Amino acid sequence: MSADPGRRPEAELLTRHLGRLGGPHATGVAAVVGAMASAAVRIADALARAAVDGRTGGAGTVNVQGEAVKKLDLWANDAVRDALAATGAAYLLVSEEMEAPLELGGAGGYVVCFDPVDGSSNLDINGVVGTIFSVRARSGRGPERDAVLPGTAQVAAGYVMYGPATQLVLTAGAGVHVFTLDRARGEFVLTQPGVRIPARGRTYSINEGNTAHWVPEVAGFVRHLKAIDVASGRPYTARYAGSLVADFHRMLLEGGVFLYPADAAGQGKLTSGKLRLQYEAAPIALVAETAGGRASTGTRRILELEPASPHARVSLIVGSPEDVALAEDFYAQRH
Ligand code: P6P
Repeated sequence: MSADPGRRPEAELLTRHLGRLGGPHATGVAAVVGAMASAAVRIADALARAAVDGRTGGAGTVNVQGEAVKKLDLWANDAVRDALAATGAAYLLVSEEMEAPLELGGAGGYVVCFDPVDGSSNLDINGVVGTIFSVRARSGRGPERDAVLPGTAQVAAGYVMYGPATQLVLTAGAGVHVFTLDRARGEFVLTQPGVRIPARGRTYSINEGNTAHWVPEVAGFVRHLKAIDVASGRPYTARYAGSLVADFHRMLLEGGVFLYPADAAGQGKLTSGKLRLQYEAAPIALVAETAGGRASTGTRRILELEPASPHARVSLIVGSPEDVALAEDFYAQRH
């Protein structure tokens, strides 16, 4: 039977893409990302069935089989942990769901920081959530040091976005690529190779409910984006899903700027920022920079930050290079 002329030529599978990685970390990164992908297939299925299985909401409930129901992010954490442990490639895990870094022991050469279900509060309203991951090479200076390596130590990073389609966005040192889950095959297939972020966008993404907590630099920048100036393509349009993966993915593909700034001193409780550096901001920053974008706190490059602890929080401004640079101009009062 002749091939359907409308059907795309056979897209490359993630497994084949991982088998073609180059460099000294190719084998380890392929093992770790392959494990993340297999856990993501299980998580995608669990998320899609959450309401049917009575698994939305908090922990402590009992399902129809009388089993204690784990919150999905706790269950997803265990799914990722077990998948990574089975590879023997990871020796240390840092997760939003585990207070202390988990030493898997063994000779694994990699540290994996991850947020198993980022934005899990969106689950109850069937919103988009994600799994974010960051892979760093073992430094040899011990697990305490390896749990707080800077973003520049990452050898791979990415996220899975559970939306109408389940997509895995990956950077492993050679570009940013989007893979889409073919549910019929249980495989991720390459659908957008070599993604480049537009130099500038027309969208901004920030929780405007926090306006009273913003430092003047952020207030000035957002006011600027909202002002009418046709020549410079303003006002920007606002988009905010309350899910970092969803809000960033839009910026990656269409350009624009996402901000989650720290609260001004005395104006709110998040004076260090809300987002976690190791498994939210740093992996997103690596994807952004590799795609030609920019990621900073407003004054410092995200990838160069050295966290004081594995769960350190940070301000994040990320997206198109020109938009993020403009935000930095406001921080530097150059504007
Ligand atoms: P807020 C989700 O809880 C999260 O960690 C990110 O995914 C998201 O960008 C942010 O917090 C949303 O926070 O305060 O706007 O609900």
